[in-house]
Amino acid sequence: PSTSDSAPKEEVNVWCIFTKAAGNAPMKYKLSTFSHSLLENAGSVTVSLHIIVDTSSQRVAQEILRSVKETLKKPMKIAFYDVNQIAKDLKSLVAAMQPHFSSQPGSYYSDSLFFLSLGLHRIAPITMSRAAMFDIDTKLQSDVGKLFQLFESFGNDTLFGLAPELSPVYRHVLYLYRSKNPTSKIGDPIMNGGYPGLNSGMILFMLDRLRNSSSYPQLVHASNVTALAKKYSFKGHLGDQDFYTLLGFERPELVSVLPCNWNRQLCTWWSDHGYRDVMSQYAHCEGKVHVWHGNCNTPIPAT
Ligand code: UPG
Repeated sequence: PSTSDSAPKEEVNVWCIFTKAAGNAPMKYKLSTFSHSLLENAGSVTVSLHIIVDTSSQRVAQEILRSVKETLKKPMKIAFYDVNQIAKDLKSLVAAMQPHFSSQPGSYYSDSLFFLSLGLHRIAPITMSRAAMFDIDTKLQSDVGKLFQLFESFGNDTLFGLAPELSPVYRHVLYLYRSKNPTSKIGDPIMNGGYPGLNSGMILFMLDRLRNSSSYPQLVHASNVTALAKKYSFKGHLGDQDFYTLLGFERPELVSVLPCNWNRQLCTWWSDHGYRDVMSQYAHCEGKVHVWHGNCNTPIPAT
């Protein structure tokens, strides 16, 4: 008898954030699309979904996920975590990041939720050693088990894996640094041998290494974050991914750059705001799209 069908499947831990969703139809549609595509395509693994919520969004999520599981007739473990408690636990981490990586207090990306991934290892159950996190404006077209295989390509020191940013946002943000350092590759597209920065719509975490790392707490300490932002004359507005971008350039051994087709971003905002001539160089991404990312509220193609 074939053992492959009967052998228990490996469980993978997938995280997302779902807040301020009550009465918000687009948010509900996004969670439904994301979770349906995640479960439908997960052939080689069982999925455990961990959702960071506020109280009213939890009720919304429970209803959506009940319907997804019923439609697909597949099991999926689900756990909820309180966003307010997590924001409290990670207060100093968030406070170290906010001055450099959000536009102004009260603005969209200034919310602590955009920084929580940087402390996931302190939130996740201690027995969880690896995890992925997705923005909910994503849609999977491949088995998430294949994504977890990318952990095997990590170096000995790798803490995170993220796919490249597919827009010229960091060419823009790093304008001053690039003009003072014309030979630097930071902010250039990959096709020109550059480092365009990273996108946090999908993140892989080596949670156990993060917990055991003696250097990571120093790297996210306010004084280091300030020094890093100063070195690159960096004033960002995209939360966690601004930090991952600088960390990945400064300490490449800590951050693995994953294939672009695991986070195929669709936002074309920069094309309409001064960068039409170079946009295609940044957006270039070959191969099957494993994950669509409808960032800046861009609709995801039907197939
Ligand atoms: N989210 C909530 N409630 C909110 C707002 C956001 O739960 O009120 C969650 C949700 O999971 C969402 C994620 O946060 O998908 C990110 O927010 P979103 O509005 O989707 O950000 P985008 O503008 O689409 O994405 C850009 C980047 C993305 C990065 C994000 C914040 O492309 O990679 O994670 O900015 O840095």
